[in-house]
Amino acid sequence: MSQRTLAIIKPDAVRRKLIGEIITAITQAGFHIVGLKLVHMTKEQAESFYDVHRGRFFFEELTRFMSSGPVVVMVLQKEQAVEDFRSLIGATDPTEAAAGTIRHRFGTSKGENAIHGSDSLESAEREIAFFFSSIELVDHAP
Ligand code: DAT
Ligand code: MG
Repeated sequence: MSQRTLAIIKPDAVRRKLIGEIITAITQAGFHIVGLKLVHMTKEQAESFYDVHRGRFFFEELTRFMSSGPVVVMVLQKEQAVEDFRSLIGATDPTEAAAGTIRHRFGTSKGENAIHGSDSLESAEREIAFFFSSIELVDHAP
């Protein structure tokens, strides 16, 4: 069944001018972009987005990093989009990510790992609603 997931090209990858290459990898893997925009989150917005990680030792570093510059936020549609996109991005730590995955190709550390992907359908729904209103999402036939 067709699903939607949320992707974020993180500030490290935007700074390193990797937006184009990353979007190419995503679309060539069969994902349809149904929403897309550039956002520079405040620290408070990053904290709210990553609320599930509040209290973890990396929360401060993570939210400072995610609010350090613009990010590209996208809604992607595909059969099994959530699981397939997690496969395409690879493990959290780029050194552990499989060859060819986006994090393996473009990530530089566990924190600065180039890209975010929702980890479940429930997270995807919450994360899409966090960034996009319905008028900002286009229809794509399943
Ligand atoms: P993922 O992004 O693979 O879903 P996560 O949800 O566990 O990973 O963590 C969210 C982000 O937080 C992750 O992309 C990078 C950062 N992070 C996680 N664990 C970390 C750690 N041990 N040190 C530094 N940053 C970390
Ligand atoms: Mg996660």
